[in-house]
Amino acid sequence: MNLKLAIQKSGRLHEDSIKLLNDCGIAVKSGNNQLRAVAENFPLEVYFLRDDDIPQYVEDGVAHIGIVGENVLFEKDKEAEIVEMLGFGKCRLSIAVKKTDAYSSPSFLEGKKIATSYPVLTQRFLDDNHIKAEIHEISGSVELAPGIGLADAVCDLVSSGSTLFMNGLQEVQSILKSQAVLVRNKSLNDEQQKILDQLVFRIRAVRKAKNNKYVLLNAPNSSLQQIIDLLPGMKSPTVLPLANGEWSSVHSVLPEDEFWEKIEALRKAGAQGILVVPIEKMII
Ligand code: PRT
Ligand code: ZN
Repeated sequence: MNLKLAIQKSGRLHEDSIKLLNDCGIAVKSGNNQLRAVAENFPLEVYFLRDDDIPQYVEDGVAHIGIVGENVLFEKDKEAEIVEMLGFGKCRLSIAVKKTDAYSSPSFLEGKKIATSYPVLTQRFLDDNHIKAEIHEISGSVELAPGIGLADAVCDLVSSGSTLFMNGLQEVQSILKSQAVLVRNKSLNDEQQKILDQLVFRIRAVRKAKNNKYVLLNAPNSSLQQIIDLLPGMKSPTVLPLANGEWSSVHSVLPEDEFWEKIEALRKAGAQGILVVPIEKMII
């Protein structure tokens, strides 16, 4: 029995989805315009679909699980449960208006025309703010709409902001923060659940490893305690004596977000020969 996973066929989430599987030790060959692939060494069958279709496939149980952006998941409003945040495909769904417009609150949008590919989420934002505006649904190149007189504002995905900027628009209000998520059908049987648990276990180990670095350094014994206090480690740092009796080698794991700050403090405390190594998997 195979667990069926739906991922994007091509586009912004495709490569990261395949890479995540590969990092989990699951070999999936994509390409040749194929519709499905069977993993070689894990009970998984992968379906390649348009991202917009993934929530429906998962709701129907045609795919047991899927990888999709939260923006699409919430827009489609299907019965698919989030199992895990995946940390890639990050973007936000935002309202943007012409650079020359002065927007100070959602009331700016009252009676205006908004172009978007996300009519459901846009309408929800308007309703929450008691605004009546006309939504003009278009499927692509939403950012062009104000320039050609099709709309007064847009509600579109933004990551760097350069698309809006190049089209004379300014982002004025973010209505949803989004990233890729793993979703599941609501009623998996025991066997399917067991495979999903194994997959999630691997995904967590891979993601945890990505967020941490392995650090090796040499510490003078005179400041060893001070250096150990700076390092959290998974339990506590490993300390090994060096051939030169006045120094020790210290090994530990550092979270990525504390990294530079900690390295500075370690150097100040007398640490030398600091080596920083990526971690492949991390199981706690
Ligand atoms: O063919 P299919 O329907 O599967 O793909 P698609 O064309 O609908 O989607 P695709 O591949 O463009 O995006 C897939 C998913 O990637 C989205 O649903 C989001 O979850 C996520 N994502 C992350 C983004 C972006 N970042 C993003 N920047 N999706 C689209 N964009 C577009 C945006 O629409 C705008 O046109 O990029 C442009 C803005 O980018 P910046 O960097 O200029 O701000
Ligand atoms: Zn799409």
